[in-house]
Amino acid sequence: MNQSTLGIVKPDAVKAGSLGAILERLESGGLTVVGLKMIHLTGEMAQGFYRVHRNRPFFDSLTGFMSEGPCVVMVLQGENAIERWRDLMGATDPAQAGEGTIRKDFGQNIERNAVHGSDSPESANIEIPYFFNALELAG
Ligand code: IDP
Ligand code: MG
Repeated sequence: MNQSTLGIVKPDAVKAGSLGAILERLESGGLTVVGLKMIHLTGEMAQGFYRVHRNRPFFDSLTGFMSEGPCVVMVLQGENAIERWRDLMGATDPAQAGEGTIRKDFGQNIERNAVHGSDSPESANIEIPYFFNALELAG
């Protein structure tokens, strides 16, 4: 099933200069970039994006991190793109992530974990239009 998912290269990975390496991973992993932009989120935008986590103890820290510097938001397409991108990313905590995953290789800790990916079609349908309108998506 051809799917679309929202990916983010988070501020830690952009700052570390890992953007190119992460794009290489996802392209060689069978995903196609159909939308991409760099954006420095405000605190409010980060809070809106992560609103499902608003009652979690890490919410303020997470949204502070996500707005501390520019990130790269992208729409990825491909066969089973949602699960494929989650597999390429690895577990939320880089210490638990499998060998060869992006979070294992580029993440620093459970919060500063380099990348985001939608966790379901329902999430992708909310997350993609949070950052992109139809005119910004090719393919
Ligand atoms: P996911 O990104 O793997 O889907 P979620 O549970 O949806 O993980 O959490 C969203 C983001 O919140 C994570 O990617 C990570 O940056 C941060 N996060 C998750 N759990 C913790 C935690 O226990 N402490 C600090 N930050 C966390
Ligand atoms: Mg999640």
